[in-house]
Amino acid sequence: MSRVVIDPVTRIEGHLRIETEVNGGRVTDAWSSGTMFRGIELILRGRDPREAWIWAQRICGVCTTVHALASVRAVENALNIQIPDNARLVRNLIAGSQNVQDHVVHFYHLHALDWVDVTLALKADPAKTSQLAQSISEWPKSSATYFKGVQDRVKALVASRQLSLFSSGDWGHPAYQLPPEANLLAVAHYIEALDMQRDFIRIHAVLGGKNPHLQTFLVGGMATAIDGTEPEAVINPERITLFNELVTRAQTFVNQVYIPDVLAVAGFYKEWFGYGEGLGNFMAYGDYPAGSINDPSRFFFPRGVILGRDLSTVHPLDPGKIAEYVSHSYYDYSVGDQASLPPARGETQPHYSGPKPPYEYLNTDAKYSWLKAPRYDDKAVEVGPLARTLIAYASGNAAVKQAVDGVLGHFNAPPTVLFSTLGRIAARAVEAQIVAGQLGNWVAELDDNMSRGDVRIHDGSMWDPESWPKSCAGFGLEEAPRGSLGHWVEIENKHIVNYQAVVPSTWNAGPRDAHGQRGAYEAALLNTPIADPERPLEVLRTVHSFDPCLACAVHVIDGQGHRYGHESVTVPDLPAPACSAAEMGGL
Ligand code: NFE
Ligand code: MG
Repeated sequence: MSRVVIDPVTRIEGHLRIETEVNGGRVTDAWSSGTMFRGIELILRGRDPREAWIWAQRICGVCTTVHALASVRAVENALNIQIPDNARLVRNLIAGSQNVQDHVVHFYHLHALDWVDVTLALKADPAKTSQLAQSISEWPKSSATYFKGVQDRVKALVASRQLSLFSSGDWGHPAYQLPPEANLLAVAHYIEALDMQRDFIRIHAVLGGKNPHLQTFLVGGMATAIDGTEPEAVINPERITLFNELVTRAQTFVNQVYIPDVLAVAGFYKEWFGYGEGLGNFMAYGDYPAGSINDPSRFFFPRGVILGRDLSTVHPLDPGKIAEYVSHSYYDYSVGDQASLPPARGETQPHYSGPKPPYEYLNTDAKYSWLKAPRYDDKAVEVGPLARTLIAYASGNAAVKQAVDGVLGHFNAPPTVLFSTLGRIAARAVEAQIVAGQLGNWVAELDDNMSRGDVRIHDGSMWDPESWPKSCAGFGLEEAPRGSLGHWVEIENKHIVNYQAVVPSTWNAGPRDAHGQRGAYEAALLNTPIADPERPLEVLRTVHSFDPCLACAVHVIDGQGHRYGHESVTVPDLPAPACSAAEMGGL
């Protein structure tokens, strides 16, 4: 038996450590540890709830903007505000385009190199690569000359000995199974996807002023002027044309590059439909309202819970059943560390109790992660594209059913293969296709409202804090690219007294709970085959299939530059905010 540690896991956002026990070439146990502390929940205390989104959005720059949306939804829920239809559409467009861009970036730039050996691309025959490309897609960049050019670029990179973005790979690992031509094809698309995602996300630059960290959210709506007759307005007929162009290009890329690549790569790794299952429990809050946020029955992504891999029943979701444990997390609870607390009464009292660095292994019998362990109805659940896709599939969503059945038909496989590492990858691609397909409809709805003279984008009726109740509380739920995201806010005397965020990667990457139930990563790693314990590439395949983002678990750095991480420290009482986020300008 040996313990195999990966720390840090790279090609993710943030700081993740995975410890596994390997016996006879298989993972027999696993622990997932977030190695940094997230302090934003504490930073938000005492602040004006109308500016919470500006701070909360800084939780992360990968799932950029999603925390702004969860935050304004939480405050609107607390203050009982209904946003105008145009704000709903702009928010759907922002979040939907984030979903598509994030999924493309994940597959090509964060995950593909677990499956693609860049060095083998040098051995490919460009003519055969061209044949392969043309056999799986109509994408025009598919000539032998084109692939020869890509190969020459990689050759020059290798010759320079500065592998740059391709450095530190496990090149030559026996678990790589693609033929050289498929490797060259994937490398070409890796490079093309860099351009595609940059071009596409201009939609955020227009709707949000910039990317990442969009600037146009407002409690009550959006600050994006819409006016069909005004050339200076953010949304006008010219911009609608631009959105349609960007969306069409994204749809084409997803349909002609991303989806065929996923199918082609998966075809060489079919055994990974049998590894990486995990918990068999899935949860989605659902998202993309068609009307009021309070009517989840009309969400584009349905809400629900699947338990015990039973696709015949989608259980209704009750947000009151969400609670977080800290029995294996570096926090104290006033109610004792074996109890769980719902986020509405959540506590953030950091208390590092792990080994003093440098250390070889974590004490995984005790506390071992900065992530809490969220549970639904006391069960560990997986969130993310696979959860959403399964819940939509099991709910009978026609578009999802057609897309998923297409993938299953391609492999002549039953739906149970989706409970796997490859299932997660396929579900993410299917989701990108479906959301990209929907973006144009939201653009059309926006255009339609504008043409009818409906230009309302903000409800200011509750803007004045004097109009607020003395105390109130609310929560905002959302589907971020990596899964279900919730922010909970408690407001008293016009200020935030408690703020709790439970993010997708907390659900998936969290540690064991008081009952010893594993988190999703930990469960998914069981039985993973390991060809070489010195280079546990297979562990990375499953962990990356969740698209980890641990940045949502981030340091606090105080005014003297002290960092709060490994070494135990008490977090100081943060001073009352001296100025508002808006006054700080450059945030
Ligand atoms: Ni920081 Fe995120 C997403 C959120 S966390 S990347 O998607 O919320 O898993
Ligand atoms: Mg939290």
